[in-house]
Amino acid sequence: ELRALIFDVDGTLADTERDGHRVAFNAAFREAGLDWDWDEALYGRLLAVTGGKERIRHYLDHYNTAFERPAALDEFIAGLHKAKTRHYLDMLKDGAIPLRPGVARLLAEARAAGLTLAIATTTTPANVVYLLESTLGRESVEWFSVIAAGDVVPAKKPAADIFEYALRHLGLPAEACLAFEDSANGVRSSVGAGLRTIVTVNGYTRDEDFTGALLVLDKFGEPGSPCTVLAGPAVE
Ligand code: XBP
Ligand code: MG
Repeated sequence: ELRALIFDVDGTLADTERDGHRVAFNAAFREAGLDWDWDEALYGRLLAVTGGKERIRHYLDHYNTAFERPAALDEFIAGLHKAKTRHYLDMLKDGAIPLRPGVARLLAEARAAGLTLAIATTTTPANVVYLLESTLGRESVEWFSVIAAGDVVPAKKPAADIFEYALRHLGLPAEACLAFEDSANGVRSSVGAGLRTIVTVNGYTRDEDFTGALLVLDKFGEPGSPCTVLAGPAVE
């Protein structure tokens, strides 16, 4: 019996990456006097690594090896990331990032059906709260029994840890839940935790490998603008 739905945030609830996180990273770099600029194509490649701090480190290791690293690299990255989060939260406060089509409807229908809602994401906890508040209202944060986010687990997606953490706190077996994801890293994480997973792709993830997913859709969709099935039991 289905008891709970567990949602990824970035790319699934909202298209946060290209016009949100990416822009906030660049603002933080400029503010720190760095000439780093993550354009849309580079950012697509950097998305191979989840987590903002981890992504900055990956950029230095693979795309900016000439940069003279400060002795206290961890603190340097943490400082940049803190500034990035401030810029990102400012954007959310301004209502700059809407939910994807069908997300509000799906959440409302799930609540009406008595399903438990949860979140499993690599993003910083405040980013989740601000997104929910700015799109669904202040009280919507309480619709979610568990918000598993960011550094509460040592290994981020594609590791299964964050979904396992969410399941533990829900007190439910994986068989009683359904996960929603947008990326290959996310699907590896949710499937790794034993969860049936529905994927809604976005511009960055459309061509990724979703092996193990139950169903791949272009979006959740609304009446009048329904979703398209990209892969799943309904199509060969
Ligand atoms: C989302 C991410 C996040 C955001 C930035 O992955 O990778 O890192 O880009 O968030 P997923 P922070 O959707 O698979 O959870 O900068 O707050 O880490
Ligand atoms: Mg995602």
